[in-house]
Amino acid sequence: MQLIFSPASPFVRKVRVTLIETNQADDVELVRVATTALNTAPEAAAANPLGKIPALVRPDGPAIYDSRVICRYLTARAGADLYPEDRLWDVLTLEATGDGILESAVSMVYEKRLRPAEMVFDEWIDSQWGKVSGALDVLNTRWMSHLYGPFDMGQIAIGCALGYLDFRHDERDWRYGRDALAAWHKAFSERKSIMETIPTD
Ligand SMILES: N[C@@H](CCC(=O)N[C@@H](CS)C(=O)NCC(=O)O)C(=O)O
Repeated sequence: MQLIFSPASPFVRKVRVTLIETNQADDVELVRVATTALNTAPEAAAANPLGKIPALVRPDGPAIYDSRVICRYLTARAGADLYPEDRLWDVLTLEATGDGILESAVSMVYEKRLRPAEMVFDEWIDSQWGKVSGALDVLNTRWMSHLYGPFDMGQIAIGCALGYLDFRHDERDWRYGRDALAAWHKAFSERKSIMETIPTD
């Protein structure tokens, strides 16, 4: 299999962490691309009509895409238990929360990087951060016992989301006022799969 990837992408990181955690990293060749909303890499376009990464090219079936689909596929392929039936809706909601944080956080980066400077809309950027901030508050108050529970995809998604905030939005100091979440992230960051996938440009 081939994973169309970039080492900076937090959605790709979810997949790479899943590969490592389910002992499948050696089954995948990493194909590195540079792709943006304005300039799609041909490998990304060939594997995903939306031109986004991650996309997983399989020898025995069509390419699949969207990190949620790929992570679930890899979990099933390995016979792993990252989506336990008895906590399924919580796990999926937590994963959606991590992905939602990322959608806002990535779009803030695109707004500054891809738009001409005179067109950057600061109010819109602040509104995206408002979504991130609200989600972080809820994680810090309502989700801590789940985060400290058995390892699952919800935790991977939140770990990758928080790692991306450190990578691209460090100046916003997401830890401020969120001691519980910060402490969880510190411990979670010591996992081998997380240490091996630290984002780089
Ligand atoms: N929902 C998608 C989001 C993927 C995504 O937005 N990836 C970014 C890189 S972090 C991308 O490919 N951007 C290029 C584009 O928007 O065309 C997923 O979970 O895989």
